[in-house]
Formats: sequence, structure tokens, C-alpha cells
Amino acid sequence: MKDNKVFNSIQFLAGANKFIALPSNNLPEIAFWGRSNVGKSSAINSIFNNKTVARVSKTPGRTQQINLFILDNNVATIADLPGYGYAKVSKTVADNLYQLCYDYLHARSPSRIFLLIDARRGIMDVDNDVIDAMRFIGHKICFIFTKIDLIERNALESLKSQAQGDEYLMISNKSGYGVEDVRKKIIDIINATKDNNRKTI
Ligand SMILES: Nc1nc2c(ncn2[C@@H]2O[C@H](COP(=O)(O)OP(=O)(O)OP(=O)(O)O)[C@@H](O)[C@H]2O)c(=O)[nH]1
Ligand SMILES: [Mg+2]
Repeated sequence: MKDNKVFNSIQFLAGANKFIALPSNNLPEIAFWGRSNVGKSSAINSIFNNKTVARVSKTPGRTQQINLFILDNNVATIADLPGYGYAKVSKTVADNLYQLCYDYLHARSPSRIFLLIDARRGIMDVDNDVIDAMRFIGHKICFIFTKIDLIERNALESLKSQAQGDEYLMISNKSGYGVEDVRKKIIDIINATKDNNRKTI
């Protein structure tokens, strides 16, 4: 990581649909979670300047495992979690994926969870269930409102009020709006975590 807040590299580390199969480490770790198709994988690609490292799909519900990436040769781990709330995935698959994410968040204790919310829809009931679960575990949430290029400027205020005192950021992976703010936030999280030595199982 250079002083000018640009990340140098991101590399795929591992993907698994069983929590136990994920390689553990003690690096600061940041998880990207949110509804299916909200733009998690696209955000990882734009934040870390790599167009293809995380697989982006026009079809929702494609990512059915947790994918881990290593930032700047062991500065941090980035986790791309499978999205929730996609109606066309069977209930069994959806329940298994949710359990996978829940186990991950519970046992692996990421330094921060970025909860991505489609700016056109705002926080939905299905997000609130996840938010409640994360608060129950004791996780700090940072909302990222995505697809800002698709909403009117005057809709931004109502989004801010939805964050209700939690940290929030806004990005467009299409225009690049807000991406630099997310990078700064990630650097702050990494620096704050280094001293605390993130616990892993
Ligand atoms: N207009 C616009 N489209 C976006 C933006 N971010 C992502 N998309 C599009 O949204 C779709 C889904 O993006 P992904 O990054 O695959 O979403 P995801 O949250 O990883 O989806 P799952 O892995 O299925 O949960 C793709 O067609 C992207 O091109 C954005 O900021 N603006
Ligand atoms: Mg994805």
C-alpha cells in the first residue's frame, strides 16, 4: 500500500462453500455483503483497480461461495460473500448460503462488514434481518449505497437518513463516484486493526 492511498495488487486466495474450508489468517479482514446483484463483486473490482478479480454477473445469485482475496501481498484479506434475497434460488440453497455467511461473520470476526445497499431500493426488510443478526453478534456495519449513478441527486438525502447513525459511504462502480472514499475507509480500518490483531478461529 503506497502513501498515496492506491492499492497495488489484489489476488484471489480461495473460494469455499463450507466455512471450514476457508484458509484462516490474522490479517485485517473486510467483508462485502448485501443483497444479490447489489454490486459487491463490482465494488471489489473498482476499489482495488482490477477489472476482473471478482466475478461480476448480470444474473443474480451466481456467487454461491465465499471468495477471499489478498490485498497488497498480505496487507489485508477481502471477503466477497454470496448475496442474499434472490427469490429464484431455492430455499434450501438460500438457507445454506445464509448459514455459511452467518458462520463466517460469527467465527471469523472480520474487522469490518461493508453492507451494500442498492441506492434505488434503500434498506429493505431482508436487509434489516441481516442488520439485526450482525448487531446481535456485535459487528460494526458500514453501509455502502451502490449504483449511485442510477438515482437522482435529491434522493441522496433520504438514503443518508436510512443509515441511522451507522457509518455509510456511497459509490458508483460505473462513474467512479465515491470509490476514493471507500479506499480511504479501508486504509483507516486496516490501520486500526493492525494493533488489535483480528481474532480468527
Ligand atoms: N449502473 C450500475 N450498475 C452496476 C454498479 N455496480 C454493479 N452494477 C451492475 O450490477 C450487476 C451485478 O453486479 P455484481 O457486482 O455481480 O453484483 P453482486 O452483488 O456481486 O451479485 P451476486 O454475486 O449475485 O450476489 C452487474 O450487471 C453490474 O454491472 C453501479 O455502480 N452502477
Ligand atoms: Mg458477486
